[in-house]
Amino acid sequence: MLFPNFADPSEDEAIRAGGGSLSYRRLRDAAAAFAAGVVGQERVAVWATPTLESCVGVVGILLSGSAAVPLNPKMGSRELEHVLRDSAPTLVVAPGEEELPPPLHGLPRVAVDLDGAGASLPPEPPPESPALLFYTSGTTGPPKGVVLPHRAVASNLDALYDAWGWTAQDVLTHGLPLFHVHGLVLGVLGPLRRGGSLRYAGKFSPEAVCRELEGGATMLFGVPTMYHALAEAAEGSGSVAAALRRARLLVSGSAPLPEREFRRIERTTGQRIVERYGMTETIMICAVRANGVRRPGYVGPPLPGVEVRLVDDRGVVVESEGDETIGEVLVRGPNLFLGYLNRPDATAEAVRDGWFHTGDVATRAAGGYIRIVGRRATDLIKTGGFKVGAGEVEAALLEHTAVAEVAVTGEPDDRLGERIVAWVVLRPGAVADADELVSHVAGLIAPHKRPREVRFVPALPRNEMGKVQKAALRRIAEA
Ligand code: MLC
Ligand code: AMP
Repeated sequence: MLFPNFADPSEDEAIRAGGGSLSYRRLRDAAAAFAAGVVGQERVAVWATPTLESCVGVVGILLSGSAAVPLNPKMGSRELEHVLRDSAPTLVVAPGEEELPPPLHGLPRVAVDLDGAGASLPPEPPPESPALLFYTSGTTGPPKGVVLPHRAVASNLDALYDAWGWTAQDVLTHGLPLFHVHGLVLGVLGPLRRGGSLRYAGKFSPEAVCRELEGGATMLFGVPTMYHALAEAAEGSGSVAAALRRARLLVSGSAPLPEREFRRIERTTGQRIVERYGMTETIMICAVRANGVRRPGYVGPPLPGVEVRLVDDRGVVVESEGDETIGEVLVRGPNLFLGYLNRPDATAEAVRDGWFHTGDVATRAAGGYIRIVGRRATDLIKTGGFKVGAGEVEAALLEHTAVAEVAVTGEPDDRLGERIVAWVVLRPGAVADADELVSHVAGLIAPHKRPREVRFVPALPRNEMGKVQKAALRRIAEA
């Protein structure tokens, strides 16, 4: 059962968000009532606003045995059309007052009633049935749909409870979006499966999460960009530092946590951040244990039940714990996805002999501690914890009439980890400024995929085959 304590729900608080709150009994009642209305649908889209209603909608869809497709409410028109075409949902869950963009107008819509009641729980869906469909970027082409079954969600959360001593007494807070694994699976389903509680801050700010920590939250989840903001805030404010000091566990993931931020948080609060490493296709792979050694740069050993292999360029398995030999991270276990929706080719390329190939490269140190050192694909950019494919940004820019040629790269950024940079050659005689191109991308795909910098160049460096040499662009940027 994904939510064991729905069988006999208590009056204890389950979720608090946006001024509202639900006990386990009310959550069970509202989610079961909602589930009754969606039973029998294969996939249901969720307009994933950062609200209590979105959380209840997803829980209801999971109870019903349908699969939830969380949509970024800021997603641009081109990306939204692709996701809807690919996932073919038969319903969309959205707040009644929300105006939805045209690609969603043809879909029947339903709203969540937080006071819903009177329905019994549907039969538990089989473990292998699809629970969630998240869209994730590749190096080229539009994002792929990652199908996660109930089995992966349940087993991975249980492994995290074990790793972090996460109990029903824990109160989690975060301000992560609800359309990715981090915010939704770990951040919402995590506390609910355990029987603990969530104080969802909605849109992230240091003040919002610190308010919850002051009010008794015991754990904080965030991406490194959020810890960067928290470190700045803690250095300027004794009350922010004091709020962070109270937490039982500060957890970072979705991108590498720079040692600098680890040290700044430690200096101001005495807390050593716990890092964990995961991916949409695998949920969580490694985590530093609550009672384990916390070293900046290390994401800890594999979670219980999850197998990790490092394989070098020649295909040889790296056995050493010397922290020197680099290999690609391969993963096997109950945490793996079922495949990419409508993309058997991509699934077959990523999962070979039962091992999922992450594309991340790492070393292994004593105690099985994994240190992620980079990525095989240079065309994937992690910015603010969001994965963005250079190809999708390039395709969006090429749709602008003024753009003749374009190349997109990621450059190191103190706040975002990497920032998206667009190198643009304009058509002869065409005029367009950087702001216009940035807004064009934000509206077509999503604001977090917009370039943070546009460099207009007369030509792009190409090899004899005509392929853009991104390494040369990186050298120009470094110079
Ligand atoms: C700015 N905005 C624009 C815009 N410029 N909108 C339209 N057009 C433009 N040209 C808007 C943005 O939409 C946003 O609105 C606001 O302005 C500020 O945007 P921003 O500057 O992009 O925000 P930023 O400070 O960069 O955000 C930082 C952040 C964010 C940390 C809050 O990056 C974030 O939420 N990251 C979390 C990513 C995450 O959850 N990853 C998990 C992936 S799962 P508004 O209203 O939104 O503020 C995974 C697996 C694993 O990786 O291991 O976990
Ligand atoms: P996504 O595809 O959005 O799920 O992002 C998954 C990717 O995020 C992984 O393949 C890693 O490259 C990166 N990632 C997640 N957690 C960490 C971490 N703790 N350290 C380094 N990289 C991470």
